[in-house]
Amino acid sequence: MSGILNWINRETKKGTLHFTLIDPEKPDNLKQKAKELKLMGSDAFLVGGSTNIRKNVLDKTVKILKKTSMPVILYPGDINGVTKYADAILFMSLMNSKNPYWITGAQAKSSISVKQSKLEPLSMGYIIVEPGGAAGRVGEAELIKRTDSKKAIGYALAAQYMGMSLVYLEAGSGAATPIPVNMVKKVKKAVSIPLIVGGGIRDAAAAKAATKAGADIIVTGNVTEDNFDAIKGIITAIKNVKR
Ligand code: 1GP
Repeated sequence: MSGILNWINRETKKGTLHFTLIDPEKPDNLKQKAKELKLMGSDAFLVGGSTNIRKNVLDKTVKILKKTSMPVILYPGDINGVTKYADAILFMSLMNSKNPYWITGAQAKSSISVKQSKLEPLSMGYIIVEPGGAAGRVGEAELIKRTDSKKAIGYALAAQYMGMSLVYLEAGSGAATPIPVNMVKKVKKAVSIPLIVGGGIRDAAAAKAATKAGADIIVTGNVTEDNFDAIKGIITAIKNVKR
């Protein structure tokens, strides 16, 4: 599949998309789950997240997901999160990291392999908000306070002005509560690039609230492992919100 960014830009004008984050190191019944996720209306797969991904496991996971013919987009936790079998890669900069490695260092180390693999790079500003989870810790983020929408807007708008195509507000995988609705609303109002929201969304109510607040893409991860039955309700809630 080519033109993933065009597809995202086109589809998010019509409504909010649901992306399923798959951790390749948790392959529990993946083939069947992928099929069901497609039937339930999930729009794309994100693959990655952790820093210690094994190449053969990543390749295998992406190949299984590609069988659904849904877009498969890499979500690298570090420079080893690259495989040519995916369609695209979130080529992200952790905007609020204290360590330049996560802002431009890992990117410089991986750009050549991204080019060789012919993946479509989707430039993205990644912004981590409290509690931030493992992404916040590993990425040495200066976490944005849940009440500090102004700081989130600052980073999101900076991402847009630096030419990035997407912006992601991350509360951290498994966060007790997702990104505050008020923050989503304010950031959405400030930027014109698609806004991705994830971390701690595990039920229909949270998905609906983030969608109504203006999220263009909602990411769920843990719920695929912990409460698969909740996903149908989450996707239905997202798709039922009219723009
Ligand atoms: C993590 O935002 C994603 O990067 C998904 O988070 O696992 O909490 O759904 P959850």
